[in-house]
Amino acid sequence: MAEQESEVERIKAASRYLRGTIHSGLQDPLTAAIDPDDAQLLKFHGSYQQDDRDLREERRRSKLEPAYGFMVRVRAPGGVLEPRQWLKLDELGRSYGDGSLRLTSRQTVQLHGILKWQLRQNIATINEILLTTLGACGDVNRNVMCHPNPDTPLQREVFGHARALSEYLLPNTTAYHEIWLENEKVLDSRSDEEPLYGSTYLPRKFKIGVAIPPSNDVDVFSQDLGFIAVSDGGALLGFNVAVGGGMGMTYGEENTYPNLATVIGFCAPDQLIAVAQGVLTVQRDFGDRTNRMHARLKYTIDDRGTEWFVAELERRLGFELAPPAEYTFETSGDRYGWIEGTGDRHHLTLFVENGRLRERALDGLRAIAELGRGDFRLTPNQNLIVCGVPGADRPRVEDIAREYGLLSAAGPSPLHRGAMACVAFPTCGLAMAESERYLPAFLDQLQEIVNEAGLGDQEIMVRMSGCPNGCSRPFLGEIGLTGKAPGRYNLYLGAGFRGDRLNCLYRENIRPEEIFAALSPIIHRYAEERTPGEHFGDFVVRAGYVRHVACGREFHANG
Ligand code: SRM
Ligand code: SF4
Repeated sequence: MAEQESEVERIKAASRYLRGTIHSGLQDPLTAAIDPDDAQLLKFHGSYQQDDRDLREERRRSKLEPAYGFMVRVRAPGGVLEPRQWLKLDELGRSYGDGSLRLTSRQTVQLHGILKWQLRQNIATINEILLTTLGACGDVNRNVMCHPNPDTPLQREVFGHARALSEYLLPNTTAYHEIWLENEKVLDSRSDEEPLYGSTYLPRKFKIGVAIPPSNDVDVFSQDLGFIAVSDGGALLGFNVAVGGGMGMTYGEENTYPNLATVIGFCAPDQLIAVAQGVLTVQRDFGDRTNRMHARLKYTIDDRGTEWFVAELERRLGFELAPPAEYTFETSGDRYGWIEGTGDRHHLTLFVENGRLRERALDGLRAIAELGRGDFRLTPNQNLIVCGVPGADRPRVEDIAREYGLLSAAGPSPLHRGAMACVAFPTCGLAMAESERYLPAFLDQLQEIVNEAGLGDQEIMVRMSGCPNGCSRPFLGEIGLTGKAPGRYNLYLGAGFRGDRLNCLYRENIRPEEIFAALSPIIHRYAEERTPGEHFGDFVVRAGYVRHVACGREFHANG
């Protein structure tokens, strides 16, 4: 007997192309929440229903419903925003959200804490500034990532492809327009069609990232579909195609795991969209719709084999992919400070701790945006680049950045610079432990150990997530931490500095003091025994603290 499809599949099928009863639910004055089925559909529209978890217990005791608020995620391919768009998002965050803007690990912006009754107005305003939230979440292609810096002719060409991919893979439903942008209630799905997705969309979320070597800042191997730009003397030749990456796993479920994408071939620039469509539709047709924990492309490929996948893809394409071209990655982090572009365009990368902007930092960026120069680019590591500043304006931009604490003489410490944390508490409903709110203090303490070992300037990539879903891509951290319970984490070690090797579980379910006790001797030994230029992740593997096997999926500590 065929296995039953998951509940979310039923909700999608009955939704009339993502309508459900969202429209009427938004107006219900009796609750700040929406119907649970609609909450599933709302994700496709770029919003999540959440509640403030800091207040849960108190509200329960007071017999009040949870403090519901909505997260709204913008879609910004390659992280590019115009200053006027930034100013409007800033205004929304201050007026309707929790007073902050959150830069995400996929180069976009989230508002948190929007009340149900203000959701329409917020989404409509986002559309007025020619942005959308459609498909920022849900079982569709998400925000397309693209290496943002430096802004060269090659980068601009590759970014153009990333933006075209994002446009092409948008859902087609008119429900978005009806619910958020029309003033009248026009609930009519009769003319809707989803030629690409079909009426039940994909089995699960789908992510694309485009890297430009030598930078692997988009963590291209963590994407369902990764494209690696191949160029010669600045001219784009095409893209290597990598499939089946993903971070998320579930504790105790052996058949869920993080995975690195496999490079399966090379395509020309004009074949890019066809390849993306081919990969997406194979996943649409063969992905597991019975079990959402096993529904990502990585499982579809692992269950059937890469050979099968490539054959099915090429059958749909009607041509064969060329053999992969050579490429080299050198780093996966951001480049801070000023970088010279071409044609008197200067780019300033600012460090944003865990992507959270509020108060003075927001004021500073507002002041820079008001100059109306160039654009803002969000990086894959939750930072922000003020991009395309003419030389004459450079001192002014730098002065503002310093005045508002966005730039400091000392800069962030090497550990802070390369680190990332996911949102976790208080808004994320899936968080098991703190992440964004705890990482800075954790890094300060770890920095002391690193300084003690005489490694003050050493970058070690630390990534923390509040649960094993891996929103900060923790399994690609040289030190990775995933929340297990309040104040308890799993400690992973040994990922590659270039985003090309997963880390392995080293200690399970331990408290911060145990984490520091475990890391201290390793860091001291690293200081003494590392070879010239050896990264921490490579050292822990060489020294045998963790053991990797060829498939990169064995999570074992040695000793
Ligand atoms: Fe994520 C779910 C936040 C990037 C893997 N993620 C969530 C939710 C929506 C929680 C939920 O389902 O209720 C989180 C909302 C928290 C909040 O309060 O804002 C959330 N994810 C984020 C962000 C904001 C983290 C951040 O601090 O930057 C990132 C938004 C990206 C964006 O702009 O689109 C974010 N999430 C990621 C990434 C990294 C990436 O895509 O490069 C991953 C790992 C890569 C991957 O997908 O495999 C990721 N998020 C997940 C998963 C696990 C998926 C899986 O295959 O198992 C979930 C849970 C789920 O989908 O069921 C999840
Ligand atoms: Fe929430 Fe877990 Fe993602 Fe962190 S990793 S934002 S805790 S789902």
